[in-house]
Amino acid sequence: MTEIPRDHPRYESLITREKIVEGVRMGFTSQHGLVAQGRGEAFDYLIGEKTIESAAVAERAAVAHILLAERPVISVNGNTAALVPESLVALADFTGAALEVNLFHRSDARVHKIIELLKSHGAVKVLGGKGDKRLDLSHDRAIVDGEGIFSADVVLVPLEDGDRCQKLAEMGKTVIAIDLNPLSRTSLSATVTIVDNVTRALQNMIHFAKEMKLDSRQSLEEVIKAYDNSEVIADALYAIQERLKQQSEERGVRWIW
Ligand code: PTJ
Repeated sequence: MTEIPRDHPRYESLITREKIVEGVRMGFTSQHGLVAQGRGEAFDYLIGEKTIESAAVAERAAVAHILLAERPVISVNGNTAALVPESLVALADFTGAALEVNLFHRSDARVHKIIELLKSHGAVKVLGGKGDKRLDLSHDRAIVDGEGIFSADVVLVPLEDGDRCQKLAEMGKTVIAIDLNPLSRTSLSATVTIVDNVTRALQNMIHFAKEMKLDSRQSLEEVIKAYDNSEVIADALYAIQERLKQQSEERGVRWIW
């Protein structure tokens, strides 16, 4: 990896890029993952490269859903494997969720590399290698494990494709999406939409999971009851508008709205 000096003003962003490039080099991230990361970075700039308040609310609600679930599953693709392998394993540990590798650009080699990567970060069991069930979709994200995503009641899908998110929701599952684009099909069809970078979102969710793990069923249900996903999406759009306004003011650029 290229050495990035700590005092570089874009240190976090450059390290993230390095991780994705390294993932491609190691063969667990697809080349398309580089493009997806670029798209994510653009949206991250628009929300100010920080967890906005409504995203933290969504992260808490997501953790409440996972803690209350009977069969929660965290779906892992090539980008999340490259960016946050430790956090995926830690969140699974703290919440009792299963980890399942599920890829759009699927190959057995990539699936097994990601399974091994997660195990090297402490995961005991990682699903996704069997692929013994299919969702009703025409691409390879349809291939899932019968004991994992197929029978899950709650699925966490970071950086997901819109049609699979819709399909999982149609199957009656609670779908938690992490997607920096608040207007993507994924964001609009999820039960809980976390508009945050996956690198921050998982850290925050681990923090909430530690905090909420011993909460009563009733108090977790109250968190879910008080949650309004359309308000969270509206707030993300408002945050983008305000950020653009503030940036144009700071830079002396005319703002028309
Ligand atoms: O590993 P595979 O084969 O399963 O492929 C994974 C990718 C990510 C390549 C595939 O799912 C894909 O093409 O994704 P998209 O549709 O390009 O990206 C999905 C969404 O994730 C987009 O709305 C991006 O803005 C968003 N996104 C990208 N990077 C991040 C992100 N959201 C949160 N955190 C990020 N770091």
